[in-house]
Amino acid sequence: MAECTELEWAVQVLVNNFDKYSSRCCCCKNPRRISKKDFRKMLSRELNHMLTDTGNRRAADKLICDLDENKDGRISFEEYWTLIGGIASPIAQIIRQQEQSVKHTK
Ligand SMILES: [Ca+2]
Repeated sequence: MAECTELEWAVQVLVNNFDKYSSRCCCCKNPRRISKKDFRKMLSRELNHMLTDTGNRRAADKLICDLDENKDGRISFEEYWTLIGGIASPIAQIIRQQEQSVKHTK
């Protein structure tokens, strides 16, 4: 593949991360989804700097429950994307605040 831009690369990383933890049910043709167990694994391995309580099973289960819109007990790509948006939004705010404080101290 031709060289990617940073944004294209970031999207690929997010998609690859979903593929890494999701699986397809062997008995049906449903799209790939992440099980609760694998979701907890993903939180503690991949998001332990950005989210607190990633090792806390109860907190992880609450997050799964909040994200699991169709209540099938598994996280679809769309539901995973909601998590990414939920993380990105406060981070964007922190970055803007840091930029503001850098401007004020210059
Ligand atoms: Ca679901």
